[in-house]
Amino acid sequence: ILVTGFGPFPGAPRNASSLLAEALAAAAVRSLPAYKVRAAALPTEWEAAPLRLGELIAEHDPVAAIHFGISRRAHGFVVEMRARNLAAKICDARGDYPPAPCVVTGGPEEIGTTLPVNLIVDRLRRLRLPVQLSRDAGDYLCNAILYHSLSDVRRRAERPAGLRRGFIHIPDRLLTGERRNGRPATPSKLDWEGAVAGGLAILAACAGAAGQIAHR
Ligand code: PCA
Repeated sequence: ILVTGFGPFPGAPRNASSLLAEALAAAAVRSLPAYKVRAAALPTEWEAAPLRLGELIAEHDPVAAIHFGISRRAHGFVVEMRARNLAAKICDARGDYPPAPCVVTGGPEEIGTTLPVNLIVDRLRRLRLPVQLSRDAGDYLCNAILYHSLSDVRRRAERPAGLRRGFIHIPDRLLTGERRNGRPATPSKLDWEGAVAGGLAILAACAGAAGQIAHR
């Protein structure tokens, strides 16, 4: 199982998503012993992020890839239902703009996630963690990575249904004490402990590992 987060980007000097990916991989050693969980931080860069994702997929050939990113609008886990072929003219961490206004020239307008969405929502609600579904992953790097990851699944005709791929946004203020533009941010409904517990439940749901999460 591949778990990715993103590195910093303009306006977000620390990105909780890559820390969460690392924490999940570490916790999964005990909680999901039947799976190898690999964490990686993707550069928040239009050109380098999809290249790095391609390398990771080629190296690990994961049964599931769960991508995390932060969002200002998220109050809890936001499970993205689809990626759209849109790339906004917004600067990346290198100061570059996307080469085109779309993610893949000539690609489909949208591609649906292959995550077991209902199962994920169910597991998170049982843990009393905030979760929401979204049909709008934005038009920045998170949407672009989801689009690339799902395009890769579509290209592999052999086992597309079995390959779980999707994107989950988490609150940008997950790291405690975080302030935004000097002002304290609205508190998130999700704390770090909840994010790790929920993240593990998401991984387990994707792995089809019902009941394999060791409850603490
Ligand atoms: N959030 C941004 C990109 C990286 C991240 O963590 C987004 O929502 O597109």
